[in-house]
Amino acid sequence: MTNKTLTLVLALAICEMMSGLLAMHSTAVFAMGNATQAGNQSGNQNQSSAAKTSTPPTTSGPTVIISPGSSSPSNAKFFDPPKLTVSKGTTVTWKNGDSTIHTVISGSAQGGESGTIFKSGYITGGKTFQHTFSDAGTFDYYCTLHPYMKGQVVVN
Ligand SMILES: [Cu+2]
Repeated sequence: MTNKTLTLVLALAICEMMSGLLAMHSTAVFAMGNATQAGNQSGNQNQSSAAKTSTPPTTSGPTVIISPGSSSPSNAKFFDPPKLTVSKGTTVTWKNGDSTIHTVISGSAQGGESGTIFKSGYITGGKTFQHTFSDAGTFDYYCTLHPYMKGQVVVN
């Protein structure tokens, strides 16, 4: 009876030690896992910032929609959004959401710098034009067919 009780107490003690060790072990593994994850994360960050400086991004940026009915001077909207702010290296897409032909030409009808930065051809309904902005600045543009259609891209 006494021996049995002693064995039981010993067994319980061993059990407790084992579970204690196990808990310690799993905590250590967890901490190591976190450390590895943190290491990977900072590694990825370095990689992405390096990529930013060496290669320009090839993915498309925002899209400006040429609003339906834009050939009418009384249309509520022409370029939507009329003013777009992007960061350097962004490719902007203009999509003609109208049924008539439009153009996207840098500068303004009055400014005399028409098409020096970017110049689309005739964009028919449903078609697109793209330009990648590699320099910072404020870029006005308009439609040569309907000079009252004005837009602006601000590049930071
Ligand atoms: Cu137009």
